[in-house]
Amino acid sequence: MTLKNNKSRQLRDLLESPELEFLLEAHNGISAKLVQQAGFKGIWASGLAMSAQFCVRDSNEASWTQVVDMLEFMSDATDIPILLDGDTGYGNFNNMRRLVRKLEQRGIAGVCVEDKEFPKTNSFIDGGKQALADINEFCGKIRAGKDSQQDPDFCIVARVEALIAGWGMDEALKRASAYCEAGADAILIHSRQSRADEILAFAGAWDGSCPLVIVPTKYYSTPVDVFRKAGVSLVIWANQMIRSSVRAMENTSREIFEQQSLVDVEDLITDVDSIFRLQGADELLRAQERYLNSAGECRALVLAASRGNNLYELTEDRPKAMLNIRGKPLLQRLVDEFKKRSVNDITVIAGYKSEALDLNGVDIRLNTRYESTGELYSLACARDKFSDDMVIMYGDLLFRSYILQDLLEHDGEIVIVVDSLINEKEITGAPDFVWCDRPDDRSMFMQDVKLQRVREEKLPDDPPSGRWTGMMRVRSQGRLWLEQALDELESGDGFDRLTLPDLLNHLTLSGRPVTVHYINGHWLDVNNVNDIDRAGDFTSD
Ligand code: SPV
Ligand code: MG
Repeated sequence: MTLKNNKSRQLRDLLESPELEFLLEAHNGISAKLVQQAGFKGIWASGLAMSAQFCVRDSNEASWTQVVDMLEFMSDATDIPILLDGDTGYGNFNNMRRLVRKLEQRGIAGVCVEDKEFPKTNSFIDGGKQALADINEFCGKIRAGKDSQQDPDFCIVARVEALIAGWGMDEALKRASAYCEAGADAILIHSRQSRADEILAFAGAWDGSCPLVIVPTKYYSTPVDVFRKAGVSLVIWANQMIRSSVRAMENTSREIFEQQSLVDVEDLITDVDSIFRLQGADELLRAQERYLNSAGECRALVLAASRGNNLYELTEDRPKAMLNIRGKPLLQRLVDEFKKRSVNDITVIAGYKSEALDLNGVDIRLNTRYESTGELYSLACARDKFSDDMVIMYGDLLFRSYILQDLLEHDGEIVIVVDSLINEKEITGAPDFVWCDRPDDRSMFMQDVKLQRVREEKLPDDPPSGRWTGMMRVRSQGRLWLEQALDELESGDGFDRLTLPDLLNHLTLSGRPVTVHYINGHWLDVNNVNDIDRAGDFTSD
């Protein structure tokens, strides 16, 4: 198996780039994310800083697997390469081989190993007394690491501690050359002096067979241009994130303790929303929407904003959907039908006399502009309730139970219910004539029929295939098509007045398949007083 890791290529590019490049230290997921957010092209996973955030010493007190576990969080949180400060490789050549394999598996771009003995001590603690590794033993460790990497771009940086340990410039140069020869991709030359002199002397004497990396923690006041001119490739700012967070936490904790109040700190610290943003909370909300709701949980969106002008005084104090049909409001009957089919997340889009909507267990969305707007505008008022499985329906419908059941069993992305029996005398509202690519042959259940268009008028020599009932089912891909269609229509003229048939026509014109589920009668939309009389046929209670 070959592990191709784009991050290791990025790190190699940084090392080999003719520009002076920079890494900043990070020690956990959130600090890694902040380093990336600031604009850095790479991260130094500092041994000192990771030890410090565990509050243990930088002496291999944290186990290497604890370090690797932390690296996984850092790598998952970022897209930029991470160079691990791998201390001495956590053991001999064999530990180094396993380390490299594990780092590759976690998406880490490279490791830096230093020529000291395990357990190591931080270079700034009694550096002069620290023993260096045998040069041959360390070259073997580098070769073992290079031989075990599977990604050709994974980088091994060899860190020379001869200047730290006081062994002098010649030893430092000798070791650097040997490590390069052994296959190191770069040399990190470290110094504990507060001036850059010995680093610059090293860079001046270096033959350039490998890129040079430096850590100016002590000689930080040297302008970076000096390093640029000296031919350094990469500067590591090695511990500033842990130090700044410790200072901030010290101040905040002291302040809260002394004040017994948050008032003085609240404006000085990051707000909780920013923490959510860094954690990617939005993405989880979208995923929940997508994956939790698609697990068989269908929602209903019911359009009930209009008065129903042909019902005169009957709708003086309530919207049409709240008309009483044998002692129960029309909308309540609809809600009961949904609940019978386990569609429990029901949203009603109200407008006219919305205060008269007296229903339990439904969400209400308001179209406050119901007088001057149409169905699509109402639908858009409930956009926050769209889901990957939803039924959209007019609120003035009555139908036999099996119609909703069959619609819920249909697996098309967008399915509309079309009545192929056209009884002109019974049409009291908008006729919504429908033309499909095949007529209803009544031969089989769920025929593969697609919508061509919806119109209010018939055409002289082209009889319609049926009437749209005002019921549709939309699933995940269909939802994307529907949202896209809404966006397109919203950005055009006249959106406020558009109807659901306009939406269906837009979908078919855009090449989106709208599937037709044929029925033969057994439904009614209530538009006038006669309809209310006929409504009794659809009620058993
Ligand atoms: C680290 O960041 O852990 C380093 C750099 O190794 S230094 O602390 O300067 O040794
Ligand atoms: Mg270190």
